[in-house]
Amino acid sequence: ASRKFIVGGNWKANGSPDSVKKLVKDLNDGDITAKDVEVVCAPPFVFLSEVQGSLRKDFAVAAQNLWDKDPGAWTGEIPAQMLADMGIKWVVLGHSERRENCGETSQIVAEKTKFAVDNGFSTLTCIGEKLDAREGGKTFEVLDEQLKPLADVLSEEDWEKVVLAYEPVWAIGTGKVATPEQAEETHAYIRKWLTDNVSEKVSDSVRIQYGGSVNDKNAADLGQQPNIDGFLVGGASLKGVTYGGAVRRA
Ligand code: G2H
Repeated sequence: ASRKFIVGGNWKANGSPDSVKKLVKDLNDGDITAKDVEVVCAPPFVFLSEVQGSLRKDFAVAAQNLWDKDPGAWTGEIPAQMLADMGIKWVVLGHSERRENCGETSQIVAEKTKFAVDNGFSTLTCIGEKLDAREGGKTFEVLDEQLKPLADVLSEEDWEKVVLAYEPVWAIGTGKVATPEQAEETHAYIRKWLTDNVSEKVSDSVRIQYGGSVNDKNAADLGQQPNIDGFLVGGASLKGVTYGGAVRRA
């Protein structure tokens, strides 16, 4: 299958009005073309409007979460509809930091993914095991548990709007990147799971990003693996064009 390489920049809860302006300028001036690579930037909510208005138009903008209810009496939440109305077309869902710190279970992540797709969004839906699971040989069990609720709620058509981001939690922000072999083995497992539990078509077409300490030095080797279809980049995405260096399949 020909799957277009897709790189997300997850800015997490970082940035100031000045640093965001500078980052957008660096990205706009960078030598990346979105012809070969789809680029999606995910700034914090408070900067969404500004980034949406100033970022080059061949790059997409994502929210880092959404509220899967209609607008109304939900103090402090950001409903999908509100984001859709301002032209946001992408959302990152189920990042491990939200699973860990905000109580997002695999069931909640699946429901949010379904709600997002039903409201016209494409999603970067994150999955991945923690260190104890990796060391205890339970990686695939964890992934099964995270994927099952998604397979239960998404139709074949829905899957066209979903990108999976495989992020081993032990590699996030730690500088301890998975080896290309480790990542490829896990991505191949996820694809096989989709064949067995969803369909051949979905398995063939769904893009699976790798995330966890990706940078301009390790990106080329990871990006050459047959089942790695992109990256979700955190720390390095804040360095502007460095992130550009991370996007090309060598
Ligand atoms: C993983 C990744 C981006 P980092 O969370 O989602 O962050 O590249 O800093 O490990």
